[in-house]
Amino acid sequence: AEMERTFIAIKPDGVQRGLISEIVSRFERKGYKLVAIKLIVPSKEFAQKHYHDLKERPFFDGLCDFLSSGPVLAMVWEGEGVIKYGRKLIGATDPQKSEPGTIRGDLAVVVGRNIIHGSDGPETAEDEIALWFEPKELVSYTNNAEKWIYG
Ligand code: YYY
Ligand code: MG
Repeated sequence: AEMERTFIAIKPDGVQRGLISEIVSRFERKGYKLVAIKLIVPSKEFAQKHYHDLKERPFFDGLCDFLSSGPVLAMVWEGEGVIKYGRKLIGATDPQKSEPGTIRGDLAVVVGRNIIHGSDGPETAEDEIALWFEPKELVSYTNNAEKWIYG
């Protein structure tokens, strides 16, 4: 299997709304493998690093205030096609446009409180994993269900 890894984070709104288990279970049930997980309150400076690509956008400051406003559940998930399909599970950025059945479509209403982040490509996935986690926090283990998921 061509394994890849993506960075997924439940933002402070998702954590405060009690949606951790709901969201984690969607990735888990799909068949992806959890490689790292931790609950942290990022500083505003850290949030600015995470969202550096968006620093020219008008919502940047509010977005960084929001991300640093409470606990974030940071995770790394692994699997075949997990970067692209993870984005599919998450749904469109604006929950008004996310399809029903997606995380944002089912669980969020407005773009400024869309409860979850997911890396948008291989380079950002690599950068975001390196920003949020130290190498030793990425746990190496065998998932015994793998042969039933991948054949
Ligand atoms: O990757 P994704 O989270 O789906 O969207 P981005 O375009 O990377 O924007 C990051 C973040 O910024 C988005 O999840 C909500 C917020 N945002 C906003 O508040 N208003 C916008 N018009 C666009 C994005
Ligand atoms: Mg993005």
